[in-house]
Amino acid sequence: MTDELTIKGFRLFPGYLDRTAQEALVADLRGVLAMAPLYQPVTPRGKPMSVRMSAAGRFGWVTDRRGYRYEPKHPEGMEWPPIPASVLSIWDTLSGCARQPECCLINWYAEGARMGLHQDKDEADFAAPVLSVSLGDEGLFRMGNVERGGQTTSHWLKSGDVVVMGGAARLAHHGVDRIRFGSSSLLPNGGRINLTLRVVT
Ligand SMILES: O=C(O)CCC(=O)C(=O)O
Ligand SMILES: [Mn+2]
Repeated sequence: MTDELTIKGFRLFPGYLDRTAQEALVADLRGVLAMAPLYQPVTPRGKPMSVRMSAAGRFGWVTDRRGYRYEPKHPEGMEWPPIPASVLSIWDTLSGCARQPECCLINWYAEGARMGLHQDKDEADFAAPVLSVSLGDEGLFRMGNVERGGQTTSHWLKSGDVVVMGGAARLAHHGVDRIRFGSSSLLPNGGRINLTLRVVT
C-alpha cells in the first residue's frame, strides 16, 4: 500500500489482483455483461459520456436526461445481475466495512475515453467507503479535494490495482484523464475496465 495521493482515507493497493485473479474476474464480468449489456450513458445535459456502463447488484448507477441516480433495473429493462463472488471477496478483504456493496458499477473505457472530475455522492450513507478495481489498460487517475478546485495528484492505475476511498477521501473529487490504450495484454482488444463498488442505501 502506498500513500502517493495524499488525501486521508485514500488507499491504493497496487497489484492486489494477480494475473490469474484478473482473468477470473474478467470471465465473471463477461457473464454479467451477457445479461446486462454495456450501454451509452448520457449526462443530464444530454452529452454522451465517453465511457460505456453497466452494473451488477441490487442497484445500478445510471445517468440520462432525468439525472444521476440509482435504478433497480438496466435502462433496457432487465434486472441487474448479482455481484460476482469474486468481486465481493475483494470488498470483504479490503473495505473494512460491515455492510455489503449494493452496486458494482462497470465502466468500460475504449481508446480515448475519460471521466471528468466528480464526486460520488448519490449514496445515502457516506460512512461506507467506495472501492474500485482497475483491469486492462492503465488509467491516469486524478484525485482532488472535497471542495471544488485546489491541488490534485495523479497516479497511473494498472490492471489489478485496487483503490479504497473512505474517510476524508470518500467525497473527494476524482476522475480519469486518459488511458494508455494497449498498455495491458489482459483484454484481447485493449481498453480499460473499472469496477466501482458502493453501498447505496
Ligand atoms: O474509472 C475509474 O477509475 C473511476 C470511476 C469513477 O470514479 C466512477 O465510476 O465513479
Ligand atoms: Mn467516481
